[in-house]
Amino acid sequence: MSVAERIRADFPILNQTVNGRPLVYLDNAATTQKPRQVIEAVARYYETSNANVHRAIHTLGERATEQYEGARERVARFVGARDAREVVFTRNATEALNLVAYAWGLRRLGPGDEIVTTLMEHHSNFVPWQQVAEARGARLRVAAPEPDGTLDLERLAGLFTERTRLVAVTHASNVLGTINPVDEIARRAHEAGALVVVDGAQSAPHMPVDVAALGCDFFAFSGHKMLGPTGIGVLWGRRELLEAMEPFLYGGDMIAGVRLEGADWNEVPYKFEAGTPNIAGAIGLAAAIDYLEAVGMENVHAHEQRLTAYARRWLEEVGGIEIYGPRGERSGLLSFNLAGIHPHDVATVLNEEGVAIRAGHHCAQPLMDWLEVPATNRASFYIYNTEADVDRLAAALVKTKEFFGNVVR
Ligand code: 7TS
Repeated sequence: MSVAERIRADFPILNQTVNGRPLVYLDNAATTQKPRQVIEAVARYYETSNANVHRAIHTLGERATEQYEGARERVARFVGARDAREVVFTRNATEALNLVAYAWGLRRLGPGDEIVTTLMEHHSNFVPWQQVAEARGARLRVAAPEPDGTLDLERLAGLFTERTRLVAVTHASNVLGTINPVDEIARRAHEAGALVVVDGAQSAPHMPVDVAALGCDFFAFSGHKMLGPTGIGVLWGRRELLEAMEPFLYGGDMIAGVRLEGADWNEVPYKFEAGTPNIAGAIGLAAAIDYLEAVGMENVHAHEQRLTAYARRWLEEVGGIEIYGPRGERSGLLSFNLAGIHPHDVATVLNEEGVAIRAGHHCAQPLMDWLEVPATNRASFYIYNTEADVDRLAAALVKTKEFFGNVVR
């Protein structure tokens, strides 16, 4: 068995037919499938250890707390955090970014302050800043990509002024596949006196990430895009920043003491984890990280690079397909349009062929406007995809072209 075959065998969901054809799942940037190891870790937790965390003086409570906190340590090692207390569990990347927007942005920004971001952000790393800027009378400045879909560091840094307080940038674009030089951006932003929040939703699942090497201040990602369960995400933040921040949500578990006149907050990260957390989700995420690290994040990245290059060659061969984003190193996805055929029609025909891709604006409407398209198709790859999957994609695209070529439009 090849490595890919061995990996595929761990994913029960892939072993099915859709519309009579073996399923080819190429919507991994939206969410990935889960290996048996993750499904079993979640089931095992519920079967053997379920209890609430941080409170019970009984065996199950201790077990649940130990496993939940163990998951936090696992995540901390995965992203190179120096301290597990810098890892805040959230629902997803969106909530992690909103946490920074509410707990830092709303309180620390004032009239005339500036936030710099880019046109290639997912709405999750754009709308919160737009809203915070509006609420605080701050200004959002937005850097456009270069024509090839890369970000020019000088153009971005050209937006920095003495009023720049925050730079919010994605590590990897969910549409263009661009991998941004976050370390350089962080260095320049810090020189300008700004903090840096990185949207790692499309990088942490696909390549080695070390927050210390990146030099950023906050880093957000989602478990479900990296083999983990839905409903669990992570905000990594510099400890001194997290400590200085006010809470985001109020309630149980996040307080140290409550009096009639007021309350004081628990220490980090608990200050930011109000209410019963997604314990099973965190444990499932730790199992997902174990799985990914057994494969090796360098290997994950290299595999996706190979598949993406292979897919690009195929799509170019099919012809009549516009591919967006840079040619060089990029993340494992390709966004494209077939001349004259709406992406929703393409995705519908592909689904008939058992091939799952995403069609739409990918929650990146400012970028769609920049590309001057309403939507794109997107095929996104992960560790269980093979060249045979890409062959099926290409064959289905040929069929799509034939089908619509025969339809009078
Ligand atoms: N940031 C980026 C770059 C993303 O691609 C996504 C999700 C998010 C943030 C939000 O992640 P969530 O887990 O909080 O929802 N991107 C996509 C996508 O490309 N297709 O579906 C979801």
